[in-house]
Amino acid sequence: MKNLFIRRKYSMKHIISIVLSLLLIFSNIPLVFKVNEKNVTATQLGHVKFFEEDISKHHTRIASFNALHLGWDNDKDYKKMASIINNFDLVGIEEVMSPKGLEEVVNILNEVSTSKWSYHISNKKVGRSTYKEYYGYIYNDSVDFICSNGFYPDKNDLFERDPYGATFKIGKVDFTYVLLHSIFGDSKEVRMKENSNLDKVYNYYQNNNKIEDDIIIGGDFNLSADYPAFDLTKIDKINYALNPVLKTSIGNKGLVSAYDNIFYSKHTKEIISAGAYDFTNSNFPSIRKTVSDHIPVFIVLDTSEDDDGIGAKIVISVPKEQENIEEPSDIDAIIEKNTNITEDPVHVIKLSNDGLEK
Ligand SMILES: [Ca+2]
Ligand SMILES: [Ca+2]
Ligand SMILES: [Ca+2]
Repeated sequence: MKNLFIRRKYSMKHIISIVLSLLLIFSNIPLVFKVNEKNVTATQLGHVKFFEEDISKHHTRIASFNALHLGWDNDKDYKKMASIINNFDLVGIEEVMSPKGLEEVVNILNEVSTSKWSYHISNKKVGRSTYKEYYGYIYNDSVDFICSNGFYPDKNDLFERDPYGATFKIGKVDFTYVLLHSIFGDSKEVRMKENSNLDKVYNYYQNNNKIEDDIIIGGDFNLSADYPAFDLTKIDKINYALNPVLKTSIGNKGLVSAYDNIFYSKHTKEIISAGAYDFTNSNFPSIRKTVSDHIPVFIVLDTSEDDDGIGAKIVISVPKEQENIEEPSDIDAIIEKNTNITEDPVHVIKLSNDGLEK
C-alpha cells in the first residue's frame, strides 16, 4: 500500500513536469514573461475612452499610432482619423503609404480645430519587398519641429523597416522621437530577433546628437514590451511607458495584442503618465475597416522644464544618401492613377527640411 502511494505520488509529479515542459515547448512563451510593475514608472492611465478638455497648461500628449495603410485608396474615414489625432499635440504615425494620407488628415484638422496643424514625412519609404512604408508625424502649433534625424543606418539589415527619428520641442522640453514599425514575421522568434536590436537604435540617436538626452522610441513592435528581446534596462534605465499587458490592437471581437508601446530612458523624467486611447466604442469590425486595426498609445509629458537644458540648437549628421528622396515606385504610380492625385516628391523633401506644409 505504502509502495503504491509513493509510486502514485512520483508519477503525478512526473506527469505535471511533462505537461509543463510540453506547454513551454509548444506555447512559444518566452521564459521571462511577467509584468514587473516596478519597471513601469509612468502613472498608468490604462484604456482612456474620453479625454478631459482642459489638459494642464504644461502638459502635452504625445502618441504613436499605427494608422493602417494611411494614404492608400482604401475606405479610410479621414474625419474619424482627424478626430482621434485631435486629442494629442504630436502623433508619430506608422503605416503611412503616401504623403496624401497625412495631408488629408491635416487639412481636416485645420478645418475643425482651433490649432494650426502640420505634418512631417520621412524622405523615403522603407521595407524589404515592394511593400514599403513611410513614417510620419502630425503635430499642432504648440509643437516646434526642429529637424529630421534621418533613418537609423541599417547597414546589416537588422530591421525590415529601418527606424526613423525627428527632433521636436514642446514648451521647454526638446526630444528626439524615433518611430519603428517592427517586422510582423511568421514567428515570434523573427520578431524577437529584430526587436532585440532596439538598443542599437537608442544608442545611434543618442550619439547622433550628444546634447539631446531625451530619446523616445514609439511604435508598433509586433511584440509586447516585456519580452526579453527588449533587454534595455541596462542602457540609461530604458523602460516601456505602458504596462505591456495593455491591449492596443483591434480584433473583430475586441482589443487583442499589446504590440504598441513607447520606450524612454532615465533622462526623460518629464514623462508623467501613459495610456492607450480606446476610441472604438466596441465597434471593432467597422473601426478595423475604416480607421485602423490599432489604437493610439500615448505619454503625457510635463513641458515646464527640461533637465538636459541646453535647448534645441541641434548639430546632427544625416547620412548623405538620405538627403535624396527616392523616385516614386510603381506602387505609387498605381495609387496616383487610381486616385488622380499627383505627388510632388521634391516638395516632400522640402517638408522634411523645414517642417512646413504646402
Ligand atoms: Ca533594413
Ligand atoms: Ca531634451
Ligand atoms: Ca530631459
